[in-house]
Amino acid sequence: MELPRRSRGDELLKPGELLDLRRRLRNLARRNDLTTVIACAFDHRTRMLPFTYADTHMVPAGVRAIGSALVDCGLSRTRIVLQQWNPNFAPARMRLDGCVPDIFMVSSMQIHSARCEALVRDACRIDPAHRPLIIAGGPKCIYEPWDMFSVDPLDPWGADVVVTGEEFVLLSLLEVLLSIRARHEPIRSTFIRARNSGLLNDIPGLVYARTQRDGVAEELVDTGIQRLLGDLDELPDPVLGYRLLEPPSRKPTLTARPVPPERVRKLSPIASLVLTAGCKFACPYCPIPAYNQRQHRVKSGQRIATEMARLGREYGLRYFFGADDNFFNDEQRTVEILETLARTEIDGAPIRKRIRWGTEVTVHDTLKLRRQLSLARHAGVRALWLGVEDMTATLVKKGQSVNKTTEAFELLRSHGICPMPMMMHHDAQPLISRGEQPYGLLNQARLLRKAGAVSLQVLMITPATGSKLYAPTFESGMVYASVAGRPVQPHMMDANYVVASEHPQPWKKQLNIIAAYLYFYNPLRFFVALVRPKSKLYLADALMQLVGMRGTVQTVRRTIGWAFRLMRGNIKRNTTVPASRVPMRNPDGGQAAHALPGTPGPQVVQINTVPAATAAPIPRPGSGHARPTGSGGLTSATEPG
Ligand code: B12
Ligand code: SF4
Repeated sequence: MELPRRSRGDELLKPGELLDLRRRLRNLARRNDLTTVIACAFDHRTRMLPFTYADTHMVPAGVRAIGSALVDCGLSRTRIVLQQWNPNFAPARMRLDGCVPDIFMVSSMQIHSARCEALVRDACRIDPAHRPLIIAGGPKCIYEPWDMFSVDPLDPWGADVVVTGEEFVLLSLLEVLLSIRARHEPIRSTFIRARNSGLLNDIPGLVYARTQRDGVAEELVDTGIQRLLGDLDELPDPVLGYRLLEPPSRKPTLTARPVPPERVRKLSPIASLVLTAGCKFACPYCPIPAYNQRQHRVKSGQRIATEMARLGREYGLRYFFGADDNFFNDEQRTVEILETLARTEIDGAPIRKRIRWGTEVTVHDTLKLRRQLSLARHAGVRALWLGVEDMTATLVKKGQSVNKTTEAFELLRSHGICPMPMMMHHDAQPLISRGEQPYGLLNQARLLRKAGAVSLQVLMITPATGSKLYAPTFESGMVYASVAGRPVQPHMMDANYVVASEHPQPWKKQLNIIAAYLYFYNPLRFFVALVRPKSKLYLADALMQLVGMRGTVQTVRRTIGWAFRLMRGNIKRNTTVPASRVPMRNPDGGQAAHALPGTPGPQVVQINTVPAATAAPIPRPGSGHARPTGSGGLTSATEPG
């Protein structure tokens, strides 16, 4: 089920609204010296291909953006703790400047929710007199905010409030709190006053527990879908967030000082940057268009150039990854960004000599922008990740074809840009096929390699929260609840595990993924890559082989046991969608925007869903990665929404 759409014309904030809010908050913050810790939940069991390296060597943009926003508004006593680097961090023991922080925030993806839950639970152990205000946010909370509240009176824990949106929502909440806060009043008490007097109800993008019984939420109030920031130039500078990082350690506590600027590059050599958001396509397995309210949001080329240059100067960062859903989405805006970057000089040299970056695009748009690829190279683009899914369109029919994918890859390669394919394995795809059409997974991996791929991503179809097909996939019984007695846990929803399949021998699917990685990343290919590299950048291909081989070992180690379980059978399936067990409503008592079918409360009308019959097979989320992105000519279903 997709997030509902706000009424037409009311999806975006008014131009300048975020700037004004930031200005107002700066005034309020002067009188409110608050300390904040922002934790990024990370489940280390998810460490495997295709994301080994990027998962720990790139400070996530979400927590960094929240930290930047706080500093920008004058709340500079803030620390960002990444569980990637601080696996034993325990909020109950955190002290900042010698005190329990006023606010504890946590950010999580769906697959890291077990760790997120543990963090919130631990923060709830702090004695009520000192307990910080607990705010949860991030991709998990955007779609499943209700999961941040325990339903077990024997194990009561929960966030005070969940933010289902971006910076504007959080800053609006802080503005309300800081404007009514009494001198020296704990901010959590201020929150409770604001909540009880209905002051939060006019901020779309919040979910909070209105009443509690035995320490657990009795009812959740959902203030609705956020208004989105349209002009991304209004965002606070990402430079600020890098000053707040907790140094890596195995301790549960925090150190006195954050990571010094000169160490940032070593710890996080790749910097993710928000350049654009949204995608014009409307793939039913992808949550991105609905999340973005079918809007395409962009930063200007000038702003991007300034951010890259500043991050380079202050921290020595040279490698950037655009957090785009489809960077080539809009030709005119893309060209504006690329032309500005290509003209930019950093310390007297063209940007391409100082900075290298990559992002995600579609095959379709790559072919459409074929004349701009040289410009992209001049703007510093060195790698593009493309959702190829199944080249033969057996899985998703979007008009893609083997020829178009190959053509896009060869075009990129000829311009010195590494094409990085993202593939989708599914029930109907064999490991190897004979005949003219390359149906097999290995056949396609071979073709992609020939066409210039230096990396490979193969993920199994898995339903994505917030996509049109999410609810029907569960309702159709495709999604496993447990296999041979082992329940499917949140960290296994990363599309590396076969957890949604109708295949009679699903273990074959699990082994096929391993086989594809072994085929692509192996010592033989490493040596060939040294002699005849696919990439124009001499060692890039061989280095990717090394990273890939290491990741393959991790992937095998983590998923082989699951393959054996799948062999044993005894598969139990879900037939209902995971939904809130706590009743939800909007502030007026009507249906909550984030309630999924089955949620107690006012009648949930199923909007934006498709019938269960059309649900299978379900490709993995859009997500920029692991998604069947546009690969060529499009059917009307995937035309701009
Ligand atoms: C870059 C990226 C990655 C990188 C992350 C590297 C890194 N360390 O940063 C890599 C390539 C490793 C990656 C991997 C995966 N990713 Co990814 N990724 C993205 C992508 C494209 C951009 C993320 C980003 O930087 N966004 C920009 C920031 C600013 O946005 P944000 O994180 O959402 O944060 C904003 C709000 O959420 C909110 N917020 C965030 N945290 C908090 C906290 C508080 C307290 C508050 C108030 C607000 C708040 O405010 C922020 C500012 O606007 C997104 C899609 C997207 N466009 O966001 C997917 C996305 C995050 N990935 C997703 C997925 C599923 C995965 C994978 C599981 C892959 C897969 N199988 O598809 C793996 C997991 C790997 C792992 N072990 O963690 C999903 C997550 C879905 C979910 N519901 O959790 C997303 C959302 C794509 C989608 N389907 O829509 N990913
Ligand atoms: S899967 Fe890719 S092309 Fe399709 S809507 Fe999502 S981001 Fe866009």
